[in-house]
Amino acid sequence: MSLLPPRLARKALVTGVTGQDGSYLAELLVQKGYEVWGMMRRSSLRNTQRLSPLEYAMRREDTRLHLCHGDLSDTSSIRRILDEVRPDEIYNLGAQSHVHVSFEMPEYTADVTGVGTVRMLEAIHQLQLPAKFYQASTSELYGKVRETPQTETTPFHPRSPYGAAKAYSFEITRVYRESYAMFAVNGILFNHESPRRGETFVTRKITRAAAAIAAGRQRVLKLGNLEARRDWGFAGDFVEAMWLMLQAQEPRDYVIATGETHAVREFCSLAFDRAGLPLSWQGSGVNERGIGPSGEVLVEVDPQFFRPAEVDLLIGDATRARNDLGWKPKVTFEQLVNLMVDHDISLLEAC
Ligand code: NAP
Ligand code: F7E
Repeated sequence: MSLLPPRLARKALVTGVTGQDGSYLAELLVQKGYEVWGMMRRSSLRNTQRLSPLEYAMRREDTRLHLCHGDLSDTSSIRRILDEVRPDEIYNLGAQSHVHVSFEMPEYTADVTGVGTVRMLEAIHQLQLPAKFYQASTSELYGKVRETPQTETTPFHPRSPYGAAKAYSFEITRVYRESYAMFAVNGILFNHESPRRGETFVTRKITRAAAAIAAGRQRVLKLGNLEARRDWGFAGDFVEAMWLMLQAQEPRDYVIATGETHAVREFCSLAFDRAGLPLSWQGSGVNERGIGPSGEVLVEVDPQFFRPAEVDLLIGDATRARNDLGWKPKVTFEQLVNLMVDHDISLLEAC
């Protein structure tokens, strides 16, 4: 019989646990045997829908997910949670994450998405926690891109209040790493999507509309810039990279991307194809239209969805992550579109 005490589960704290990435990451960490603490902000209605698969599993097994109320704009709640939980790993995913909304709420975005990060870091520092820290950085840092593809050494040129707030978070994470020898890293993640993606991001807006139009429940989809190109991957693949970054020997920043870029129009064509509505495109600029198989207009351009400044082209080079962490994406672009459309069709069929 061993006289050693039983090995305690490692503890992880996830901010933004109710979001797309937070829910996938919580599932991954629970599978890996972590005790997961999720920080969520208070809302008048329950907002843990994305965690329901995990909560359901929890009812039958050991509870490994704990939810606690806190807010990135509130230092006292951050400090209290960190002090009580004393996590080994911290994943700072909480943010006002919508680029278009950040033009409407620039100050709030700066507070939560920017200053929220230093609130976390300073509390960790003051409490002298030996925790590893992951910061959810973004390809939006590259904005008006200075080189293609973008790597860890490509200069930043953010194009939105969101991008500017994330630039502050990126730099303050590096500053705490260098000043206090903290294991603090930035994952520079390119766009990643899933059936759990928020409904106002362009991919999910498209897949929901394709499903609804095919079911006769919506007439037309109105979009903004069809020319914008993004490097879209699957969120489930990307959260694995977050975890791998905190298991590395050295704290380093990493680009996480698929290395492919596609226009919004292309995403739309594939999604409507999958829903049984192949599109042909006519016109250009604000007059461009996606025409369905019976000649009806199914997609229109609406300038209300244009942004004051656009990020035209993103494509990432994740060579460092592949070499150091052994990370590569598993789900292809076409598989991603298909799984999102299929999910939205099945949601409609269920109600
Ligand atoms: P998301 O679905 O919008 O989730 C954001 C999370 O932050 C939600 O849980 C949200 O809570 C929470 N949150 C918002 N304001 C908060 C506050 N004041 N205090 C505490 N929590 C707050 O975003 P995501 O797609 O999962 O992205 C996760 C992180 O990665 C974000 O930081 C995002 O900026 C960043 N990122 C995302 C991508 C991407 O393509 N998805 C790429 C690069 C970086 P509610 O559920 O209550 O709204
Ligand atoms: O826009 C264009 C839009 O809102 C993608 C966030 O997770 O990824 C996300 O930011 C592109 C843009 O994502 C519509 O102009 C056209 O060029 O889906 P999105 P995003 O702005 O790239 C990064 C990496 C993050 O870090 C962010 O947190 O699509 N677009 N028409 C549209 N976009 C939206 N939302 N709605 C439209 O109707």
